[in-house]
Amino acid sequence: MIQKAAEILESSKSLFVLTGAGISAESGIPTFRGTDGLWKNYSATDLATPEAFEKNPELVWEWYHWRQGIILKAEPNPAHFAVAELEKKFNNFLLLTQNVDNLHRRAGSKKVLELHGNIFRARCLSCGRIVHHQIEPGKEINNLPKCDCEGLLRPDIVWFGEQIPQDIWQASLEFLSAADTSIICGTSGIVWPAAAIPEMAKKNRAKIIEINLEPTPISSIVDVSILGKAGEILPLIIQTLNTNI
Ligand code: BV8
Ligand code: ZN
Repeated sequence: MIQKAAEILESSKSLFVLTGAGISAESGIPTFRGTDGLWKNYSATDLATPEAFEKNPELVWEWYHWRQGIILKAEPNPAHFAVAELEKKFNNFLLLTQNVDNLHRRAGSKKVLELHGNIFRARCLSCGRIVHHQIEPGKEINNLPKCDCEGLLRPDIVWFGEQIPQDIWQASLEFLSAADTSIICGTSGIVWPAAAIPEMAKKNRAKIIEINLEPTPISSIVDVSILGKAGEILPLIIQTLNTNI
């Protein structure tokens, strides 16, 4: 399987990579739907929705600050570095991540689009300003984060029921329409519209390589489905690529 994936990559000219929470799992970031899922103590509707923020901004900020704490202690793992490595190997390359943890950038990825926003950015509900917002580890945050204009800040993250950033979505679809290979890594393929990407890639007759711990709803349509940890599989694919060349 690794060899087949490497052969596909060897003959491809433009590579589109889609990642989900699974690529950050080995960095210690809980996934959304795994056994240690982020949603374990809360359901998605409790927290990652505009209604939840409207009803209880303190709880929603507490949850995001808790997650920031986990992410700040985390390091990119070999899977993130392997994706950054792949970017260097392909002139035509695009990484679309559903993750908000910024770990791809910290691993050196440059051509990365964040479909669901970034946990270290906040947006002012009054003036719309986008600011960097990060907790100081260990420091209690008692009051709600405010903008310089005194407006309430919210996480600059796409919540359920919210429109995804159209510029990022359009750019992704445009690249995808010309990509001859896609790697789908660490996503359960449940959340839309990201979940539509593998089908679209298939329609464009791209070769699809999936890396996941377990089969997903898209495993039946991909060319290569590799079951295993992204932090082990992706570096192996790179290694095989390097020896084959
Ligand atoms: C929209 C930010 C409309 C929040 C997130 C019914 C049918 C179809 C669609 C819907 C529906 N009901 C509602 C919808 C729409 C909804 C949706 O898709 N809901 C789902 C639950 C059915 N989608 C939306 O609301 C989207 N917006 O549709 O707007 C609209 C249109 C016009 C105008 C207005 C509105 C917005 C969706 C964005 C939600 N925000 N994130 C935050 O992070 O706090 S989604 C959230 O889930 C994360 O971004 C996460 O990345 C994403 C997807 O989950 P995964 O990344 O796949 O993570 P998961 O835990 O599920 O899976 C991990 C995988 O990794 C597993 O497969 C596991 O096996 C694997 N894995 C684990 N470890 C490893 C591994 N693989 C490899 N190696 C490992 N070591
Ligand atoms: Zn403001």
